[in-house]
Amino acid sequence: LVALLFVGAVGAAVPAQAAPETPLQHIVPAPVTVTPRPGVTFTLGPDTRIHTQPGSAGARQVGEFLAGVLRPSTGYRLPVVPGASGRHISLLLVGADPRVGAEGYQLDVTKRGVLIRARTAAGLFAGVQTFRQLLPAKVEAKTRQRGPWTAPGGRVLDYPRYAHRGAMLDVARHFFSPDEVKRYIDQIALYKINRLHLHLTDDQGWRLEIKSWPNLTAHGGSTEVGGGPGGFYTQEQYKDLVAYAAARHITVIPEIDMPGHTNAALSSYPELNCDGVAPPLYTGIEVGFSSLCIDKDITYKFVDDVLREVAALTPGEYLHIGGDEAHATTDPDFDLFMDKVLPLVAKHGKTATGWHEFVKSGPPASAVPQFWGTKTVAPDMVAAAARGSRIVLSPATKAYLDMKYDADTKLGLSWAGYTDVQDAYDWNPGAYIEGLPAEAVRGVEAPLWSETITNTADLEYLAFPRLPAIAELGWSPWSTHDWEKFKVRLAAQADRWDVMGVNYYASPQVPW
Ligand code: TNX
Repeated sequence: LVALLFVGAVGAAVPAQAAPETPLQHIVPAPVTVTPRPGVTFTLGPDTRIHTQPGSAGARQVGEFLAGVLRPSTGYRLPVVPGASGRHISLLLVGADPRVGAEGYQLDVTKRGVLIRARTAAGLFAGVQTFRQLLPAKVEAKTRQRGPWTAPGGRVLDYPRYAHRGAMLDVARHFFSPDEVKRYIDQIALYKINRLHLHLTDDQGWRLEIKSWPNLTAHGGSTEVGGGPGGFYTQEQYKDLVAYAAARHITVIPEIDMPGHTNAALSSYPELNCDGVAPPLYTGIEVGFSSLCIDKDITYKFVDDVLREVAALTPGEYLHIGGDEAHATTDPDFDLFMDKVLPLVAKHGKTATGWHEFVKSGPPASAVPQFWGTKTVAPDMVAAAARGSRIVLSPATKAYLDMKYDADTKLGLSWAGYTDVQDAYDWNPGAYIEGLPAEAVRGVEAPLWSETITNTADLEYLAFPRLPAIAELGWSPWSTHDWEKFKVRLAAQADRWDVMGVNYYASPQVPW
């Protein structure tokens, strides 16, 4: 009783006898294994250096990234120098446990130093994200803060469950500036997301400059849902976004949505319409009313030109060609269209990915269907897997960040139902679609459609805390899956979000 009173008096949340939890137990996504070194801590000091693998530009870039996070808040110089040292922080491409694979890492925090080892720069980058989470939340601040900058001692051995851990942002319904997209890239990188799917075109806007068809952006990019000014990325701005993402080990997957969701293009070029008449720009939120003209040769000249330019700007392997909700295109026309367009993707050296409807046209096994259905029975996906396709899962009832949390949520839609954090978290991608073999799942992706969101604050309100939940499904082994534990780890992230200024939704399901 005395102990209880005492705890109560100081307001501590920790029961008297239990060892206090350390940030080592609060990593999101949960690592494969975490082994604490009880009583050991490492403290960053003004003389700490960041050593990186000699001769590796990739390791050096990760070292600079880490320094970029730590310098403003600590005020330390943190020079990034080639080499290795038992003291200081070392990022090395030798000596990692082979289980880390291509994207994993091993992190050792001892009294003397921090050692991150991996087989690739991507693995080092993932290890750096974990290390950030071991430091006090205010390390994320952009201005100088008071230390000490102490991390708990321990070893983390970690690698991802899935190769594809994606986030999608719809910049078509409402335009998001390059700086707004970069801010989101920074946020998703912290949770080991490695794909950013940009939904660049839709009925309401065309957001990427195409030099051979300039009116796509001049006219087609000039508005957005609700009639605002819209906007678009110049090719230079897009390349800069791709490079910014790449520096965070995130591959951009650009989407040109076809043959539906094309009103902005149809409005920009009358010749793309079957009747030769350009429709007006569209600022509402209906779907399924537009289609490229399947019978016209110019349609394929247009698609070829667009895909050529997008492919040339995009180092990643995938081009997303949409294919969803083509309600204004007949099934035979849809097949005809995909039969002509899929080879164009290959011709420009890329692999196709598309919304799951595109499997009805029988794309090659290399093509990646992105499942967005609301049911767990999906024979088309099982059949595609039998033909050799591997599927990205974005079930709308779980992974759609634009669904409202509950009936009171001001932003978002609700056609797939309400999705609070536990709904987003509590499903197993490896056993979600009935009859789909676990190996047929390439990964998960959290789409954020932007009909109802216009700025960063809105975006963050829908993405946080559900994005980290989907990120964990993509990274962490199923053996770590436990809502009761996850919600505690999630709650511990909130300090960090407060420092970063993330406008998250404080779901009542989470013990913040
Ligand atoms: C369905 S999901 C769409 C989008 C909408 C979204 C809103 C999919 C492939 N298509 O056009 O923005 O619902 O939740």
